Amino acid sequence: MKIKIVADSSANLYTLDGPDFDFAPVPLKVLAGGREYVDDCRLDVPQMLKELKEYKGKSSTACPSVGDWLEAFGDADIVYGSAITSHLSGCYNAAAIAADEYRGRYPDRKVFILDTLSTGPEMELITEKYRELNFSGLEFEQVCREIRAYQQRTHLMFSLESLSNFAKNGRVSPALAAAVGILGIRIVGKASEIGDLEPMHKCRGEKRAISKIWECMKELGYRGGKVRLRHSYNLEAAEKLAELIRGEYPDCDLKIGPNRGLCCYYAEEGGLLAGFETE
Ligand code: X90
Repeated sequence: MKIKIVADSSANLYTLDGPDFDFAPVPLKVLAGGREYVDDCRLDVPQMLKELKEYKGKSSTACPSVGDWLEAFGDADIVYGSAITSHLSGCYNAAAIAADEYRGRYPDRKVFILDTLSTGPEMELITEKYRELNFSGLEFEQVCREIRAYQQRTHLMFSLESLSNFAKNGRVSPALAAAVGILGIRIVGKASEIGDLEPMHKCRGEKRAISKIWECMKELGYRGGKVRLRHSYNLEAAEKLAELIRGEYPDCDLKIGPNRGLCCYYAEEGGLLAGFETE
């Protein structure tokens, strides 16, 4: 029985190890001036950001096609997957069409792709959870049920210094982007219930933004569960938040890593994303 776990590249995962399944990341793309930056393990993220900074024209992003998802499914008997919120991307839609096609072609095979209503490190947690559930020997339908239940206990918070790429691509209003564009102002918010960007606080200065994230995490019900922090060239901010979390929960399972291509493009330099479990 071949089992495959798939996740689009907004999860910032290029590998996921385990003895009894394969993992396939499905890349999104950043597009600028005829150039295409494929968000896979070969992408040189600093070089992409440098070129985007120099390039004055329009840039955008593109989600994987139905064919890209089918390729990722390969010849697996069971596919478990996660996709970035369908509120902001066509990624889940393409995955759902691919899943229908796959089931049509191979009636014995099973595919489940979750619309995570989120992205980044919350998607990372959900993708890791598939691995855990797969190891626990559950049936396909049970895994699907468990992952939906788990999704209710995971959250995503962010601190962003700029929303200009979101605004340029019509994913937030220009008025909101302008308010964040003011020097030193950071927007702290969360992925909403419907999978949209929900701004909660405007903070002056990074220190304030980090303590606000921590405060909100606790309000949302964080009590020492798993945390995944992903930053865009702002390791310092990630470490400061980690320090606050570990100050109260010294033994929590917390990992810090850099954002990859897609998340770096939207979170922009300085951006910090926190995915975490609640009770
Ligand atoms: O289909 C496409 O072209 C991709 C569009 C993706 C748009 C959103 C990317 C978000 C990246 C930024 C901060 C977190 C916001 C969370 C809102 C749910 C991460």
